[in-house]
Amino acid sequence: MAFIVAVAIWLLALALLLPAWFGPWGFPEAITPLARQIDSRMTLTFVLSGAIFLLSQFALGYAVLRFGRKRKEAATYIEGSARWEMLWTAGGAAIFIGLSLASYSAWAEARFDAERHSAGDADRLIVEVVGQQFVWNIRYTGPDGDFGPTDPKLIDDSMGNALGVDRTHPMGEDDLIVPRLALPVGREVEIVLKSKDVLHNFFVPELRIKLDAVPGLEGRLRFTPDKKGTYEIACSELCGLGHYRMRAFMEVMEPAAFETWLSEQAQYVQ
Ligand SMILES: [Cu+2]
Repeated sequence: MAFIVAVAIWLLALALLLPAWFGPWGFPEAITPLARQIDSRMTLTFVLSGAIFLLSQFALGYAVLRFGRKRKEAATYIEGSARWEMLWTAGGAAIFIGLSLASYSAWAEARFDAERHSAGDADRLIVEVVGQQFVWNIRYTGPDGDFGPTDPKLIDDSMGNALGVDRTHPMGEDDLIVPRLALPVGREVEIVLKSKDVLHNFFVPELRIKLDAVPGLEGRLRFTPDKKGTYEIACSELCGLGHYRMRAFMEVMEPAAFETWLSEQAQYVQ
């Protein structure tokens, strides 16, 4: 009987790992070095926890085989071993803390580092992404490289000024507000994430980035897309009745095509 139970435990443990190995539930393609870094930490975590899971299940089966008793025998009381308990608690803690430390840089690179070095990098493309019920507004600086000042009194959706940009200001007259996030491939991007009304969430699975857009706060995200393509930006914070249709697209294109696209948009707006 003990033998059957032990083998059943072992087979079940192996069977539980099969879908993780062969299943179709992988992540979508990673399109930044940061995303690939996050994926490798994820794989490391899965492999480590999978190995520990297998080891502990095999130990359980072994214990059933080795210490299984016949029905008629009296039960015995076992004290346990303080040494072993200390050992595996410390081991678990070490793995847990180690994985957090190893993943910290990948996590912080997209968030804190963007805030720390937000000024002074001339080559970085800074784009403002502003959520509102139920669209994403994307603002480019225009040729002058500076965002113009905004004022809530100037907000006029029918005139294409959803963000209230001061069009009379020299820095604001060339600002471009569009519903699509176009980016050149291979160039570092900094997203300044804002919200006009309620909580929204900027989520692009291919970037492995997800950040709340909080009214009154500025979120900063930094990444360098290196694969061309069109990716969905789905709002991931339930933000009202039209939440389900709040989506935009991020298109990563050749730098030349990006410049052409920008000037086309500017002409269209004018
Ligand atoms: Cu939303």
